[in-house]
Amino acid sequence: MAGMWFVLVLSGCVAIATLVPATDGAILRLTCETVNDKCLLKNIYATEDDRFKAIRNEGYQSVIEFFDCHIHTLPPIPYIGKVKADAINLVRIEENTFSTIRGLDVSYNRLREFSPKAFEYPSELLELNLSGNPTLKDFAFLSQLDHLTDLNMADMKLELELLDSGTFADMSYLTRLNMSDNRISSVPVGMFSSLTRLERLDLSRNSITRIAPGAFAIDLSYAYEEYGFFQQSLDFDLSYNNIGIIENHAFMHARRIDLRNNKLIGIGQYAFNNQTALRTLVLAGNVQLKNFDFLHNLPALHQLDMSRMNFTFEGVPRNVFDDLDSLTTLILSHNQITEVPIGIFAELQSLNFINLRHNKIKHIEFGTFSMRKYDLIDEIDLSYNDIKELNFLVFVPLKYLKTLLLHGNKISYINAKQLTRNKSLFNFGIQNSNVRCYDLVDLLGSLKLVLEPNEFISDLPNIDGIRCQP
Ligand SMILES: *[C@@H]1O[C@H](CO)[C@@H](O)[C@H](O)[C@H]1NC(C)=O
Ligand SMILES: *[C@@H]1O[C@H](CO)[C@@H](O)[C@H](O)[C@H]1NC(C)=O
Ligand SMILES: *[C@@H]1O[C@H](CO)[C@@H](O)[C@H](O)[C@H]1NC(C)=O
Ligand SMILES: *[C@@H]1O[C@H](CO)[C@@H](O)[C@H](O)[C@H]1NC(C)=O
Ligand SMILES: CC(=O)N[C@H]1CO[C@H](CO)[C@@H](O)[C@@H]1O
Repeated sequence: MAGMWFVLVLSGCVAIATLVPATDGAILRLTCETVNDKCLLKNIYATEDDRFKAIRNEGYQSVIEFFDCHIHTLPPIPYIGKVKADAINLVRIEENTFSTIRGLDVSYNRLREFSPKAFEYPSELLELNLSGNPTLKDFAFLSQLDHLTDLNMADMKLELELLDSGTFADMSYLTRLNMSDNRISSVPVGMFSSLTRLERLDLSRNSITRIAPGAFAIDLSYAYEEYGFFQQSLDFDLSYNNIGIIENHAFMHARRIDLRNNKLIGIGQYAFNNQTALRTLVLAGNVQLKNFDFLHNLPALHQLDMSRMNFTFEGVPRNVFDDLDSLTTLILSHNQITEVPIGIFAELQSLNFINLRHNKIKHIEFGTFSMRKYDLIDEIDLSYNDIKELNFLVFVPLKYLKTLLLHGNKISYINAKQLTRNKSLFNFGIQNSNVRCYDLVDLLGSLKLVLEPNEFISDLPNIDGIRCQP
C-alpha cells in the first residue's frame, strides 16, 4: 500500500516539473550536498523570473535544508520529510510546491503569498513554522492543514480579526500554537474552541486587553476526570499583554495560566470553570489587582505566584487562601507586606513552600505558620525583610520545616539552642545580616548554612563564606 502511494506521489511531481512555463529567467539545477544525513542546498540565488529543475536528491535524504540562499520562490519539492527554508528571503510559495511533506519551516522570510494549493496532500503536513513573516496577510491556505500538530505564527504583526473565524476549525490535532509577539488585541470567542487536543497556546507579548466569557473555553477531547479533578495538560501563556479584565467562564480546561505582567484589575469569581482543574497560576507583576475572590474556586491549584504585585494583606479578607486545598507553593515575594495576619495560612493543608522574600515584614508571631489540619511546611523564605529580632521558638512547632531562609534581614542575634530545637530543620540561610560569628559556629554542628547563589564572602570575617561580626 505505502509503496504504491509513494509511486503515485512521485509521478505527480514529475508532472508538475514539466508544467513549469519557460520565461526570461534562468533554469536552475539544484543538486543536494549530503551533510549529516540531510540534503543541503547552499548558495542559491534566484529571482522571481528564475525557474528550477527538480531537486536532485540522490541520497534520498528526508530533510532538505536551504542554507545561505536568497530565493524568491521555493522550487517544486518532491516527496519529503522536512524542509527547512528559514531566512532565505522567500516572498512566495506557489501552487504545487509540495507533494507530501511533514514539516515545513519558512520562518523569518518576507512571505507575501502562500498559495492555498501549495500542498498536493495538505493533510500530510504536521509541523509548520511561519514565524517572522510580518507581510503575510492571507491565511486561507491554513484551513486545509487539518492534521497540523505544531503551528508557529509568532512575530508576524498578526491581528486575529484578520483571520477567518474558521481558520482553526478543522485543526483538531493541533497540540502547540504559538502566536506570541504579534499585535493581537482581542481574542474572538470560538476561534480556538475546536482545538480539542491543544497543549500549549502562546499568546504572550501581544496587546490583549480583556478575556471575554468563552474566549478560552476549549473542551479538550483527551481530558478525563480522576480524583474529582480533570486531568489535562493545556498551558496558556498570556504574559506581557494589557489584560485588565478576565470575565466569568473565560477558561474551561487549563493546567497552567501565565498572566505575568499584565494590567489586571479584575478576575471574575468564576473566570475559571469548575472543570478547569488549574494547577499553576502566575499573577506576578499585576500591581493593581485587589480582589482575590476567584481564589475560592481553584481547588486543584498547586502553585500560585503573586509576586511583584504591590500586595499587602490590608483590606484582604482573612479567608483569602482558605479554599486552596491543593496549594503546595505560595509565592508572595517582592511585595509590600508589612504584617502577616495570624491564621492567614491556616487552611492551606497541602502547603510545602512559602516565599515571602523582599517584603517589609518586621515581626513573626507565634501561630503565623500554623495549620489547622496537616502541617506539611517544608520551606519558609523570609529573606530581605525588615526583621530585627526574631523569637526562633515560633518555628519549633513546624514539624517538617527543613529550610528556613532569613538572608538580608537586620537580625544580629541568633539563639542557636532555640533554632535547633526542632530536629527537622536542616538548612538555614542568614547571609547579608549582622549576626555574630560566635552564633554561627554554634549552629554548624546541627545545621547546614546555605549561601545565596554566587555570594561567597572571603575578604571579610566569615563562617563558610557567610559574613559575620567577630
Ligand atoms: C520554528 O518553530 C518550531 C516550533 O514551532 C521550532 O522548533 C523551530 O526551531 C523554529 N525554527 C526557527 C528557525 O526558529
Ligand atoms: C513562541 O515563539 C517565541 C518567539 O519565537 C518563542 O520565544 C517562544 O518560546 C515560543 N513559545 C513556545 C511555547 O514554544
Ligand atoms: C460545575 O458547575 C456546573 C454548573 O455550572 C454544575 O452543574 C456542576 O455540578 C459543577 N461541578 C462541580 C464538580 O462542582
Ligand atoms: C502600591 O500600593 C500603594 C498603596 O498600598 C499605592 O499608593 C501605590 O501607588 C501602589 N503602587 C503601584 C505601582 O501601583
Ligand atoms: C527538640 C524538639 O523539640 N523537637 C521537636 C520537633 O518536632 C517534633 C515533632 O513535633 C517533636 O516531636 C520534637 O519534640
